[in-house]
Amino acid sequence: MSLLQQLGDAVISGSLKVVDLTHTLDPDFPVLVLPPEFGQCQPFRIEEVSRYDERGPAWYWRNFSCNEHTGTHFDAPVHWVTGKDVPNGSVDTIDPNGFVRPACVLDFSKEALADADFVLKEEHIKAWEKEHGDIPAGSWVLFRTDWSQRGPTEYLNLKEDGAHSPGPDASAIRYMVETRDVVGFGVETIGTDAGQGGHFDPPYPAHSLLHGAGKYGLQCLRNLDQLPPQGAVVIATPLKIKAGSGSPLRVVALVEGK
Ligand code: 23J
Ligand code: MN
Repeated sequence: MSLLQQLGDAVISGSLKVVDLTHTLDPDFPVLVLPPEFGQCQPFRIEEVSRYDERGPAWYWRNFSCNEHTGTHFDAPVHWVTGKDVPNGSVDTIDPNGFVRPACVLDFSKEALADADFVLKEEHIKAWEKEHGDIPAGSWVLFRTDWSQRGPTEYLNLKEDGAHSPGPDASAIRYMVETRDVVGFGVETIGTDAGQGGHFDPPYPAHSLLHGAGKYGLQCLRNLDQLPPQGAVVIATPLKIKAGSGSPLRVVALVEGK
């Protein structure tokens, strides 16, 4: 049997599980809040056009609008100034080969529970690799914090001095990019950077270093607790928005049954 026949049969029989890593697009889902001097992200908005009524007797449909970075979403290299000249760096021009990739899931949920400002460093990734094997080139690194299980207030965790949520420092991102050549970095939190990442050096190290190197981001993921440390395959295909900096998307992972 060919590889793809085996794949198709395994999905149909359920021996390969499909895990949904996506939050529902909902006007109440929190969006990133930036300092007030900056432009702000619009939430998901929805407007009914007709619902089997005088506006359309046999059909139901709606208009929706949102920021490119609303809900579970993909960050393209052009999202950041460091990636503005990356070839094929917007969602409509990215090589679709990158949309299907293996994933390493780094579980730091205990650390994130103990410290909302937990900073993922190079040494943490190296320790994870000692236990679970090296991160293969071309794979996603997914940062499990269980942040997706929080309600909206605790999710943003806004204090007087801004948001408090876990994220990587420059050493972690440099290690992923330069030593491991990952395809990108995915998180459960609202940004690939920590809530306080604007105060890191460089500011927003995940956005700055990942996108400058042509790498991608995934934000607001969920169900990372259903994935093995290595062995899942992630399918993440952003909308083909012309010159798009990112897009909401459905992210799924293929996982082998026990
Ligand atoms: C714009 C400015 C800062 C950040 C972000 C967007 C995101 O997190 C995002 O959604 O890409 S930190
Ligand atoms: Mn984003």
